[in-house]
Amino acid sequence: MITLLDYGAGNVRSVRNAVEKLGGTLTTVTSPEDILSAEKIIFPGVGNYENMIQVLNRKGLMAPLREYLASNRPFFGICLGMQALFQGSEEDLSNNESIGFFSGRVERFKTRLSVPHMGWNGIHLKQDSPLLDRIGPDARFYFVHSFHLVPHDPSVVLTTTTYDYEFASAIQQGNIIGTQFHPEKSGKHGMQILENFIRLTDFTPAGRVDILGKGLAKRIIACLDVRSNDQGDLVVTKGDQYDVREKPGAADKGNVRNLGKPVDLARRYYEEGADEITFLNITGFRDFPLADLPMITVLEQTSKNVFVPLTIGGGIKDYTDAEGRHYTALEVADRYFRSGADKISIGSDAVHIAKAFVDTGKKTGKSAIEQISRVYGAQAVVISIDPRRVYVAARQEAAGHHVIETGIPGPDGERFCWYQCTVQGGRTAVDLDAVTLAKACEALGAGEILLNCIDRDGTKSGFDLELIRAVKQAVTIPVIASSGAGSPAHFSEVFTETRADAALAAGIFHRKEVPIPQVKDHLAGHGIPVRRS
Ligand code: 1PR
Repeated sequence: MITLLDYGAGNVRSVRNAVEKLGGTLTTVTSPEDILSAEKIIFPGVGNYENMIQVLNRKGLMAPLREYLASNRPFFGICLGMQALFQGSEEDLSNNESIGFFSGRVERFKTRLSVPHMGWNGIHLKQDSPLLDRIGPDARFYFVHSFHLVPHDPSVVLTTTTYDYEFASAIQQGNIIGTQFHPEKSGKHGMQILENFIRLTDFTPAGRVDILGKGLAKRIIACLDVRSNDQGDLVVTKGDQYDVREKPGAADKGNVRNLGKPVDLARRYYEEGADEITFLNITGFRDFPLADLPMITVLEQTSKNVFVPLTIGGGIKDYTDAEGRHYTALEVADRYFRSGADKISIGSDAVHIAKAFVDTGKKTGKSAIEQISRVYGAQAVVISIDPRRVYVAARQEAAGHHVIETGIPGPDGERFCWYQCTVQGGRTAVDLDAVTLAKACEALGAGEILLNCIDRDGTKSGFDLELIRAVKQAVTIPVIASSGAGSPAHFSEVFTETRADAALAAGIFHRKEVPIPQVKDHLAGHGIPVRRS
């Protein structure tokens, strides 16, 4: 029997699903006594450190947790659930007292690489542990964090990971264990670790396994644009430059293109080795997403069998329904996290928020980006940008916008362009460029950019490298290159020609023109690190 410590933030559904899939039984902590009577605890933490400590204090869970840990009964802290065991974190601006079972603190990454450290990275073993039974040197695990442990006592470090420099990525002392990575999101190797934790009651080392892990992999993401078709069925669709209706000449011209069912396709991509899966509810801007229960069901069903990170976008904004009840974007996001999402993606609303911020220079603290980031952490907030090229003959014609000199001249030979942001799935253009938007959203607390490009979407002509370079240079958070993938060579091109952290594709995967393993084989052949599932 596993006792799950759910303090009310982040995606605990994935841990629950993973444990149940492995045959474990779960009970959830509802009172301090549940901790004291537990036999084995998993504490999954996602979100913001300060918020977590405040909730633990408010619920009276600190003292029972300290007592439980002192008894050396098995405990597995995941991400924040591990960080909480130490004395405090730089993320906690109020400097609350933490559990303090281990001595040491949590500090922000000091690196010129992208922060959050996000993606699949290897581990280097520092001490023996049966927790890592059957884990080989090729295993990579999913990390998503801006802060890492600095333990005072090196003997508690179970593994380290290299991200610019080496940091403690797992700790163990007796039966008290913690990982910075998310086993519940780390495919079959993560499931193996959870299985080891469920199976064993004593984590005293038996024999040495040597693991000297690989570095951070470039992520390959499968994207599912989802909407209802004209018959009212929820389908995965795919547009050409955002037009998702069948063209004249097609047998079913005018209909929404139907490329499959969201839950089935997501499972297929997980099994083929996708590193993440993104669902975009592409008509979410029209309706209130919480009325759009099929999307919640899609997440709930998908997260039962898919153990890699899931992102959901579409319609995440403040909303007042027909009865006058007001919902904040935070409430909408909360519902998605509870249904199995690890990250939410904001499109149209991010443009409005960033425009207001750029125009006034003031943070309100109330925007969807700020609110969701404050509670769930920056790593859970993705900004999906839908830009389109606007050509100009000279830089000054687009004063106030980030203009680039392009190697792909415009229809009248223009040598300059800027990338105009759009809202409502490309329908409405806004007087804001993609580079300025990305910088503003980072300043407001976003943790990742999903960089689409309407000109390239569905064209199979390759990613817009100039756009990706311009945005990547302007921000320190990870950037996902999206739109235009047509062949494996486009993926190696985007990773060698730009500093993109991940590449996303839709059409070629849905139509089975280029399977994910073929993309990964090609990248590995070009010396680009990829995760093998
Ligand atoms: O504005 O917060 O409600 O979010 C709506 C979301 O839906 C946004 O993220 C927006 O990008 C997306 N969206 C809206 N309309 C469309 C459409 O296609 N008509 N899809 C749409 C955007 C673009 C990518 C696509 C890549 C790769 N889809 O997600 O998957 O371009 O495609 P490819 O590999 O086939 O070239 P909000």
